[in-house]
Amino acid sequence: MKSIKWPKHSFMILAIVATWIKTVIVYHTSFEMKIENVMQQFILFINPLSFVLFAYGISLFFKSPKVKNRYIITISVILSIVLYGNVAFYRFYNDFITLPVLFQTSNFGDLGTSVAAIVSPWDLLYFVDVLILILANKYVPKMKDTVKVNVEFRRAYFVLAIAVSFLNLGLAETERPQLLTRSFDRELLVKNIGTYNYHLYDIYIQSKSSAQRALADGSELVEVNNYIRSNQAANNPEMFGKYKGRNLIVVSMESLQNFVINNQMDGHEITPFLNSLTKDKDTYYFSNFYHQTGLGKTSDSEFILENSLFGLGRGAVFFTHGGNTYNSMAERLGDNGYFTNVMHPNNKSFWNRDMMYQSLHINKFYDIDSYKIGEGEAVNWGMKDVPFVEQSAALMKDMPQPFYSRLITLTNHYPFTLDPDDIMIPEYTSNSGTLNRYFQTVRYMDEALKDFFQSLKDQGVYDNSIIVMYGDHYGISENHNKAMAQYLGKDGITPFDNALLQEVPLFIHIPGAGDGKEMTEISGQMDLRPTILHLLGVETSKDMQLGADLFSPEHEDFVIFRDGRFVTDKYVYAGEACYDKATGEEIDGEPCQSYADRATKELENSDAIINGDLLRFYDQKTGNLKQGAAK
Ligand code: GP9
Ligand code: MN
Repeated sequence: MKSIKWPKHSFMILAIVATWIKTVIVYHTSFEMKIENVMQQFILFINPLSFVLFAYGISLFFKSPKVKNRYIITISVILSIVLYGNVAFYRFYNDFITLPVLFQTSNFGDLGTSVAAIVSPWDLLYFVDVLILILANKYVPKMKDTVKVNVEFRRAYFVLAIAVSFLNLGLAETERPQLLTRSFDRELLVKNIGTYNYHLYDIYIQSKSSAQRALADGSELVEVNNYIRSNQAANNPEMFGKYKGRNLIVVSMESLQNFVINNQMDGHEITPFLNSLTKDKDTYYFSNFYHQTGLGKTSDSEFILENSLFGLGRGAVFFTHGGNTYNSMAERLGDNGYFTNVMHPNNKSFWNRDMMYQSLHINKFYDIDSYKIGEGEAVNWGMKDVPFVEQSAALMKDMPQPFYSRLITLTNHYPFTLDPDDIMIPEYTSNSGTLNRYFQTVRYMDEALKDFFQSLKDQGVYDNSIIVMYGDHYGISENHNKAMAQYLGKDGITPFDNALLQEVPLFIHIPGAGDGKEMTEISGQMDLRPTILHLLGVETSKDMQLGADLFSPEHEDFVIFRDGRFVTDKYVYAGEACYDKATGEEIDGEPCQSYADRATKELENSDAIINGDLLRFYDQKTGNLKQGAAK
């Protein structure tokens, strides 16, 4: 028989194709990834290739064919184990592996007993490419390379590998802007950059944070503690503990900015229900309240609310520091007998919530699997707000009381689309489709919130609860300044205007309060934790928190943004310039300087706590450093 003349590097090419195709098949057969369009399908198809090209390409540096082939087989074994590890993990947790879970042994408690149920003999198929390589290596000796690799070939090969990576990243960036800087979701990462690259990225993020953590010994806390204690605001004795024992319901209102409140669009009221709350006797409406989030968006707002600490300047702290020790509001309430939970009908791994909520001591996460999404009940990013709030209120009826439930709405999310039946006001007319539709989705969310209050009453949980609702972050970015200026009747949006546009509404609705009013102090999301805990009678004077009680007479009119901008009652600091708040005129920087220094200090303190995982050294009950921490 005439033997086949195999092209150069056949063995390596076989390995590349086998691993690539196997990975794509496994994506489709073993994970439930939602693929919405042809582009996503294509990205999924090419995404294993860049890593596989690099991993096998290293074999081109080996001189001995024997070593080279052995290396190729080893890589295929390792990649198969990684892929299969994810498949088995996914069967149990519906999630991809991230390094910290491998070290969180408690996760594997349940796993141990169910290994038999998770694995099956058919799983050997996941290693079929390894088998092919071993057989080829043994029985098709001609396929093996004996040629020396020339340098040009190697160079061309790696240029190709780099080109494939760029193509992949470029397409992923168009599908999901800021994927790597914001690191939203493990599923999105795998979908866009592939499972192997995802693990590299995960290793990078986790090792960076563990290095910083390893360097801290607790001594850093002394300075942070001094700063916090010297800025602490005294409690308001009239409000402290006034609503002790009530349920706490917190609603994160997606992308809701304050400029729509008590405002109109072409003669249409945008938020009739929320507007009514601004005049309601049981509601405190904070009209100078700002979001303080960074790239972590919704997750940053959750982080700030729970911890009264800033998110990070880069990435999402939910992702990068999901395994830290925190002293969350949920934990405090849990210690005070509350059943704590979050309700959000989305994939549980989005923003790494499933991991982070364990660190925040949240008892239960009602994720997408807790909801029944009927025909026509999903739009845009997922379940519509109206059925979501109705089902959530029904779930609350059966919860042990008191409970702390935190709801995260979703319909008013970019790109702000609705089904025709849900549209209640016309679009705005400007050069920004985003802003034009925004008014409509805000109007829809307002209706959902009205329904929510009614559902709470119907379920009998309204009277014994306090309801806190806040906008999580801006919805209309600076890319829409022209349209925004048109809507606001301005010539343009200056950095001063943009800073003030970061206002989001805050409502604290307390059935029976009777003395509700508009509250005008300059404040931010950092203030939520102390305010809420104090209303419920939980003392926080020893807590490591940066915000202050909004009802405290000592609450200062000063809010710091994550990027260093700030607003006080007199000044606004934005675009590295100081503005007079009353006139919007740029002024000499001097009056802003001491605030700017404090803003820097506060952001540094917050970062120090997170990067050093300092709260592991802190005993919140006594306010002392824990034994073993450096003095
Ligand atoms: C996702 C939702 C939206 O679950 O919270 O996140 P965002 O993009 O607004 O940060
Ligand atoms: Mn959001």
